Amino acid sequence: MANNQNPTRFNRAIVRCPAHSVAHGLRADNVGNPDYQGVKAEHNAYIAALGLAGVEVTILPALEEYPDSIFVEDPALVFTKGSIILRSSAPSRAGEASAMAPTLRDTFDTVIELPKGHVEGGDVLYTRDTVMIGLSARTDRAGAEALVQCLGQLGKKGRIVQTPPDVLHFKTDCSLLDPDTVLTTARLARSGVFDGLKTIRVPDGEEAAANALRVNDVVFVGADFPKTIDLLTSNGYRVVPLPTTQIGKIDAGLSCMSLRWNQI
Ligand code: CIR
Repeated sequence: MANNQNPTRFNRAIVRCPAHSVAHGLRADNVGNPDYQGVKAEHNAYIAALGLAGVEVTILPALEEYPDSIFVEDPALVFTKGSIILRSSAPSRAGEASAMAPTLRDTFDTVIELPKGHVEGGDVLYTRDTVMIGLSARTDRAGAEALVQCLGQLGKKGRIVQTPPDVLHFKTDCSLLDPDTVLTTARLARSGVFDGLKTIRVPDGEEAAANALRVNDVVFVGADFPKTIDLLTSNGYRVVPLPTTQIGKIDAGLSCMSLRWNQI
């Protein structure tokens, strides 16, 4: 497989420093505010791990007016051939796309704006053949259908699927481990969306571990999920455990903190 066709190969990434306002990030259940210093430490560990995995990281400054702006995966999609600026349906996140746009226009020759509807990048999983778009409380059908058209302009095939009920994003419950294998919760696997792909199910009680992140030769996994770490290690993956306790309080995981692509 050519390097640019493997959706786990990355040499560039964009991240954004957490703002102090991250303590007030959106969450479904309140288990207490994340601590800014703790989030900053988790973010620093993440940037270091991306670098060790062979990725050149562009670090954008914090945006105090957007508490969730550390989660740069949500306002845009990036590919080798270009970028797509998305639109959040969460009012407190609506401005993040405009804040990201200048960086994308400086970086990519082709930048497409989602023409209608709402999509967040957390609902979008790249696989070998298709780009899966999960309908959710944040991603509506108008946005998903518009995104399929945008993906076509970049030579990509989009496929609209369903995020499980009461799950924030499609990728809250899954991640790509290699071009043919998905790490998934049992509830998402049961829906049949991954028929035709290999699946590895996260152990019961570690559902939040499903938002792992394959980067080149390693898989980042939340350090709070020892059973998943053991499972992936025994399946031959090189696991890098990373701290996610603080960002987990506001429903985030490892994919959320970067936009990643392979620049050729
Ligand atoms: C939110 O609710 O939007 C943030 N607190 C968490 C976003 C996580 N992003 C992601 O899964 N891609």
